[in-house]
Amino acid sequence: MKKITINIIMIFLASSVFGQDITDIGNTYSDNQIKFKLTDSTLINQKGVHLYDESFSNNCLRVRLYLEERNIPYTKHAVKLIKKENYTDWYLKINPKALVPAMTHNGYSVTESNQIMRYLDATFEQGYKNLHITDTTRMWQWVDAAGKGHFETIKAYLYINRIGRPCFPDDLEFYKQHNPQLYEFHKKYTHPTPELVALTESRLSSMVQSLEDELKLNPYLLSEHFSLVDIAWFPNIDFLMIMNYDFSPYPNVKKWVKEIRKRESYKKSKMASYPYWLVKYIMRKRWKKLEKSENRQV
Ligand SMILES: N[C@@H](CCC(=O)N[C@@H](CS)C(=O)NCC(=O)O)C(=O)O
Repeated sequence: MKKITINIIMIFLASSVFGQDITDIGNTYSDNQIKFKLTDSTLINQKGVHLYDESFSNNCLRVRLYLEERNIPYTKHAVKLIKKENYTDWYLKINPKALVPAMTHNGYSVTESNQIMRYLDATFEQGYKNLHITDTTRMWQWVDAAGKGHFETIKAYLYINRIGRPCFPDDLEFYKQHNPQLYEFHKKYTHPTPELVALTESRLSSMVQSLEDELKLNPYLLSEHFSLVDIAWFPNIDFLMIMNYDFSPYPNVKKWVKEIRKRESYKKSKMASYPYWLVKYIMRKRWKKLEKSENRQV
């Protein structure tokens, strides 16, 4: 009976996202804090582009890939999420929302991977034309969707499968203060309801299906040549592949990933990763610890 109910929910949810444009993904989450003036003198006096980066992050890969494709020189600063370096006072001066990536340039900080791409694209000339497609309005809509949709697709996938870093009460308290969207996310996804699991699964499959449909028409997204749209979307798919998402129904997406992995820019910027079984093993232990602490509180 329970299985039948879940199946009905799945069909309902699949039909409600069916036909939805990929650019609608992530509309729940805003990215309105984009560029602001730095106040710290050390940060203000830094020369050139500085990227605050986590090597395991798909959102950071988006910016690294962009910088490498455009040959823009930059200085990388590691922000280790596992060590909660994003919670520290010095990092909050760069991104008050405590998320990576962030970039500083000429006394300003820019946050949100898609907005960093926009900023760099408007600021640096070299390679500009090579990575654009004719319909630039559609191009930027797709670029924005790839970054803005992160919570409801990639992060949601990690949490419904319990391979994301579990959120303990002190983390929750931190997010409540600094990033209300992340706070809401963890409240929902730490123990997701079957409806939320079904919704996430249908969002993911409709997202990958949209890419598959596009890639049936062209070797790259929306175009015959590699562009900013591919730079924006590749990290999401690369990450899902590393995390064992089933891509067997999507042969064109697999072919596209294989092509992009051959690029020099990818070789220079690729994500650090552990084998999936090891991630599962490490995370299982952490989630058990969280459950124990929750049981103690009851
Ligand atoms: N929409 C943002 C998402 C950034 C984001 O969620 N970054 C994750 C790493 S992939 C993060 O910093 N998480 C920190 C945390 O959860 O404490 C972007 O495109 O930059």
